[in-house]
Amino acid sequence: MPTADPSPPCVRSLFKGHPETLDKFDKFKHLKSEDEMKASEDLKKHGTTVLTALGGILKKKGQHEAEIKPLAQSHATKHKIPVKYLEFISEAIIEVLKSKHSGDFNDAAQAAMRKALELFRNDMAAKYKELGFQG
Ligand code: HNN
Repeated sequence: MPTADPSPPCVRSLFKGHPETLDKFDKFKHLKSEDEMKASEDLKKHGTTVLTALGGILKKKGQHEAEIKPLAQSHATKHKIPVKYLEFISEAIIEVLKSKHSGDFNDAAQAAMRKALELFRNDMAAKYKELGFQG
């Protein structure tokens, strides 16, 4: 029985809605069901790492060059993560926020979140291009 907190729901939603994204992770592609995902300590840890990184970037309000650079490097050249996948996680995050925080995640908050995630993706895409990754 999993006792710890599960992996972030947006991460599970990403893998469920877009199974090809799971294939990019050698260490997670064995996870077959949402229950297995919920039970994985390692996935929980990685989900927290990702969301912490993303939260840190969004707080920089666009002044995120130092954060984005190494991330674009590894995600373009090592992991080969298309910009499309960054869109998928953005949508998954918004859907989870809508369902869990419908009270305070109103239209204005949603628009602000979309915009911030778009800025993040655009800058990742620009770096991808510099690195010759079509994304
Ligand atoms: O850069 C690195 O390789 C360090 C590990 C890491 C971090 C800090 C990864 C990462 C890995 C390596 C996992 C491992 O073996 O430890 C892989 C295979 N990512 C991926 C693949 C896909 C992926 Mn991401 N990441 N990441 C981070 C940090 C942040 C981060 N990654 C993201 C998405 C959407 C995908 C496609 C499924 C992603 C996002 C959005 C963020 C937050 C800025």
